[in-house]
Amino acid sequence: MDKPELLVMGVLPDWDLAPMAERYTLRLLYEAPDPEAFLAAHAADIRAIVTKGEIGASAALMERLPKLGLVACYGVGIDAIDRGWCAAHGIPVTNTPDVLTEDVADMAFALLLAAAREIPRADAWVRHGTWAREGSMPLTTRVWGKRMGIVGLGRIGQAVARRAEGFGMSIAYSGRAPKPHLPYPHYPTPAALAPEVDILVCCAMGGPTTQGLIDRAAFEALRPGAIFVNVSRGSCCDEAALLEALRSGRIALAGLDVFWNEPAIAPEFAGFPNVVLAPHAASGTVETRQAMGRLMRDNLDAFFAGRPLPTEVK
Ligand code: 8YV
Repeated sequence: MDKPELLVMGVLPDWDLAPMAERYTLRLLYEAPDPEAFLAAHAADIRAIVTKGEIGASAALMERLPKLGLVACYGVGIDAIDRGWCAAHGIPVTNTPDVLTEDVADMAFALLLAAAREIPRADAWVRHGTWAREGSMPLTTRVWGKRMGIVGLGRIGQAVARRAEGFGMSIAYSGRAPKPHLPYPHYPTPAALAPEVDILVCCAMGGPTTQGLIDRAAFEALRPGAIFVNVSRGSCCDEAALLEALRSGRIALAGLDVFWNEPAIAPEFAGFPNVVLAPHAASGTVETRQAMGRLMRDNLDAFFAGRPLPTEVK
């Protein structure tokens, strides 16, 4: 029997591609020199799309795949997948929740500590001999014991909160609805939360409901010396307002893993010495990426075997 054909939207590790190739015919869109010609050649036979959080799947693409039965996302965020189109056409969407939660929370703290304790500068200070020439580097900013505000207290937000407890921080959050089972104060909006905290961490999910959620009013409400960290989606921020807050010094320090326009981010970000940048890498450990790949492949295998999908997005 012919193997089902999968349209693979972005690069995946060989440890996923190899087992997938045993069961499926892989059409690697990202390797196609002429994606249009590639789609013209293969669209008619594609049974599932394999995509990633930051790539997604548009209605325009899916319209072209008459045999499409599944969209499997290698990532938890499905904001770049046109879910409305999928729902209207009865196409299930799967993602990879839970397995990446702790790594993304680790990255929030890595960025926070790197920004506040100026780790990139400290590294350069030693590496380039400044220490020997000029002595100690300037003092940095304490993280321990500060007040943390978390925008979006879902799985990842709660994992950040657990870490914050270990750092002796007080925790507050904003989100659509209070979570009465959690012991932290709730604020209805980021703008209401911002003046109450020293550190604001964005863990909200992406998509139209959170676009520009951390708005100009929120950035303007931050207290002097505030630290801002984003490990969710660039789209959750009004990026013009974020840049303005960095320019004006309203945000003293920041750690950013995500941006509006990835990977061609607004060039101004690279000019701020008080901002630590990462290339949308929060889930990027070998361990987590292997678990994400396994879960994504489990979903594909279940779909083609007619079994219930392990992690369908409902
Ligand atoms: C990416 C992510 O999917 O899970 C998400 O929503 O954005 C990331 O984990 C990952 O970078 C794989 O491309």
